[in-house]
Amino acid sequence: MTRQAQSRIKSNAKSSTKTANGATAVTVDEVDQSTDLRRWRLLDDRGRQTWHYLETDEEVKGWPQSTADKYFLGLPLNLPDLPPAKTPLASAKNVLSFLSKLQLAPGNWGCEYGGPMFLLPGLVVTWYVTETPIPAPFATEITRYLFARQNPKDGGWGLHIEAESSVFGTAMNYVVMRILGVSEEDQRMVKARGMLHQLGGAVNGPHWAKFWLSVLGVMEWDAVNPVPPDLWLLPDWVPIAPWRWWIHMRQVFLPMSFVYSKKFSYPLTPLTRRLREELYIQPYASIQFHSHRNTISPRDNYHPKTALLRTINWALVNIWNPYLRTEYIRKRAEDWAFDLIQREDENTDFADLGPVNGPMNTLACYIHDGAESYSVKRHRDRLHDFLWVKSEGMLMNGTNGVQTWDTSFVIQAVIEAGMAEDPKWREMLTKALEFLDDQQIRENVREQQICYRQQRKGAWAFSTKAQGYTVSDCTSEALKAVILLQRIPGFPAHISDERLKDAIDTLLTMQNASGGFSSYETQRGSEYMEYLNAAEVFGRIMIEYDYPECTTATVTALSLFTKHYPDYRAKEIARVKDAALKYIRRAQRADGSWYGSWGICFTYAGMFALESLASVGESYSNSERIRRACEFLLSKQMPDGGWGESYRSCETGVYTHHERSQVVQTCWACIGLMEAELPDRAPLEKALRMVVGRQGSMGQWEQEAIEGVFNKTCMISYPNYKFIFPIKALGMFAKRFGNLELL
Ligand code: LAN
Repeated sequence: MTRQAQSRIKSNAKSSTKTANGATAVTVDEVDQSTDLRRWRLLDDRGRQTWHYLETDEEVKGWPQSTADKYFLGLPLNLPDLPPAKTPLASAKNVLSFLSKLQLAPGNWGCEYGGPMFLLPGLVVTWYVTETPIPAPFATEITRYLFARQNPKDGGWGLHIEAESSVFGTAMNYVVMRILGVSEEDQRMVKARGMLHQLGGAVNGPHWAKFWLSVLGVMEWDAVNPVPPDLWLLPDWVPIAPWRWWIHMRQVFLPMSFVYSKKFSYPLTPLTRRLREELYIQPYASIQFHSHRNTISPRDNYHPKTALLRTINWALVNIWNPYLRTEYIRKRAEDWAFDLIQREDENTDFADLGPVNGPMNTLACYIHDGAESYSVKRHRDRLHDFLWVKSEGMLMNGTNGVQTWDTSFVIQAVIEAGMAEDPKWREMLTKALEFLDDQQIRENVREQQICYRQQRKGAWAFSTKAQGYTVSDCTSEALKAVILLQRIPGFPAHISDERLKDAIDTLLTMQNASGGFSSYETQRGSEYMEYLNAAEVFGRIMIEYDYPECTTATVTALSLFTKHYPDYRAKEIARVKDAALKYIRRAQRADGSWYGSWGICFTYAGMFALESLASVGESYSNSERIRRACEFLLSKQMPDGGWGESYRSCETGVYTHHERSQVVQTCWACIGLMEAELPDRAPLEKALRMVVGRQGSMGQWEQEAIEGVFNKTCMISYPNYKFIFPIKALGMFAKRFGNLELL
C-alpha cells in the first residue's frame, strides 16, 4: 500500500469521526493489501505486549526484528536445521531449542491468542463512536485478517475461527470492514451480505450484536433486551444479585448496563446511514425493532432464552421501565454502576478483565467523562494490549496475553523432561523465573469487598499482574513452576517463603463447598441462574462451576507445597485436598471420562483428572476408576497412533472425533495415560512416534486445529501448547521407559 493511501485511511478515520461524517470508503485495492510485515515489532514491557509499525528506515535500523517477531509474522527465520530426532529426549531438546528463540525480553512467552470472532467488532465500534483515530497499518491488517478468516464458501464469519457462519460473526465483522473503509461493492462483501441476508439480516443477531449495533446507530435500542443497571442496587442477599455472577458476565454486564441505561447511540453518519440499508433485508424505516428483541437465527441460538427470562424482559420493557423506574432509581443505578466501572479501571490500570469489558468500559468513560478525559486517553492506549499481528493480519486476543500461563507451563515441562539441570537452558529458565517473580500479585485490591473482588495477594493472573485477577489454576501452575525451579541448584530463590505462603493463603480461599475449584472465584450463586443467561451464544456462563482442570492444578500445587513446607497450614491443606479429590472422583462420567471446559475437551480434562488421582497414588494397577479412564482414552486412539478430538465435543458433551489426529491432544492423552501408569507401553510409543514424525526441521510443530474453549461454544487458540505438551509428554516417556529410539 502506498504511503499516500495509508495516510488517507488515517485521515479518513480522523476526519470522519471528528466531523461525524462517516468514513468515505476508500477503494478496495487500498485496504486490501498487506503492510510491510518486516516493519512490525512486538514490544514486551514487563509483560505488557503491544505491536508497533515502524514508519521510517531509521526506526527499522534502530529496532531490529527478533526471531520471535518473525515467527509470529510468518516470515522466514533462517534457523539452521537441527539433527533429526530419533529419541524422545532428542525431540524434546530440538523443540526446546526452537522455543527458547521465542522467549521474549522480560522472560515470558507470548503468542497470538485468537479464535473468538466477536472481539474485534467491539473494539472497532468503540474506536468509531469514541472518535479514536485508527492507525492506517492497523486498519490494513485488521481487514486483511478478516478477509483471510472469511468462510470461503458462504462468505460469512462465525463465532470463532472454525465455526459455521452466524449472524453474530457475519453482521459484526461486516460492520468492522465497512468502518475500516472496505467498499460494499467488494465482491467478498457482497457475498458476506448475501450470507447475512440468508440468515435473516441483523435483526436475527444475538443480544450482544444488537447491543453493539445500537451503539453504532445502525439498530434501534428497542431491539435490545434489557440490561438494567438497576440490578446493581439489589441487596447482596438476593439470590440473583450480580455480584454472584461469573466474573466475565458481571464485568461485561456492568458497562453494558451503563451504556444501555444511557441509550447511547452515535449520531448518524453517511457510513452508518448506508449500513442501515446493508444489514437488513427490508428498508430500515419499515422494521418494527421492538418486535425483534427475541428474534434470533438458529445458528446463533445455542442457549435459547428461557420462558422465565423472556417474561422478565417483557415486564422490564412494558412495566418497569415506563412506569416504575423513577428518575431517582435511574440515577442511583447509573452512578453506582459507573463507580464500579471506575474501580475496575483503577484495579487494572485500565487493562480491564478482558477484551469485551475493555472496549465497553472505554465507551462508558467516554459517555461519562468525555472524549478528552484521562480515563478515555488511558483506555485508548490500553486497548492496544489486546491486538496481535500474525501472518494473516491483525486480530484481537482473548485476553491481554498468555504470559504467565504459558511461562509456568514451559518451566514445568522442561523440569519434567529432566532438562532444567542442563546449563544450556539455565539463562532461559532464570529469565522465566524472573518473570514470574515480577508478575506475582503482591496486594489485594483497594476495598476488595466493595467491588466484590476475590482475595488475590500472592496470586498470579493468567496474563499479567496489571490485569491482576487471580485464577485458581494460574496461581497453582505458577506456584509449582516457582517451587520446582527454585529448588534446583543454580537457580536464584527470588520468591521468598512468605510470598509462596501468600499464594497458598489465597488458594485456600478459592475452594467451593463441593470440594472443587472454579476459575476466578468461588461459586457465589445457584445453577438456576442459567435461566437468566441472556447471551444466547454461550452456555454455562452465569456462575462459576467446579472444573477438573482448575481443581487438579490446585491439588497438585498444594501437594508440592506441603512436601517442601510440611508445617504450614498442613491440616487444612490435607482437608482441602481430600474434598477436592472427592469432587474429581464424583465428576467422572460412567464411561470413565471427564468433561473439560477450557481445552478440547474430554482429552484435556482426562489428562488433568488422572494427574490429580495419581498424586494420591491411584493408578491403573490399584484403581478401577483409573482403568475405566484409561479404557476411555484408549478407545479413542486413532489408527495412526494419535488422538484427535473435535471442538464439537465441547458443544454437545459427547466425544466427537476430529478428522485428523492432533499433536497437542495426542500429548495430553499420553500424559494422562502415563500419570495413570498404564502398564502397556505400545500405545504410547505409537502415539509419540506419530508426534515426533511430524516435528519440523527446526524443532517446531506446525499449527493444527484449535486447542482451547470457553463457555462451551467458543474456541480459542493456544499456539504454544504444540511446543509445551510434547516436551512434557516426551520427557515423561523417557523417564518411564527410557530414551528409546522411536523412529
Ligand atoms: C480464559 C483463559 C484461561 C483460562 C484457564 C486458565 C485455561 C482456565 O483453566 C480457567 C479460565 C481461564 C482463565 C479463562 C476464562 C475465560 C476467558 C478469559 C479465557 C477462556 C480466555 C478468554 C475468555 C473470556 C471470557 C473471553 C471474553 C468473552 C466473554 C464471553 C466475556
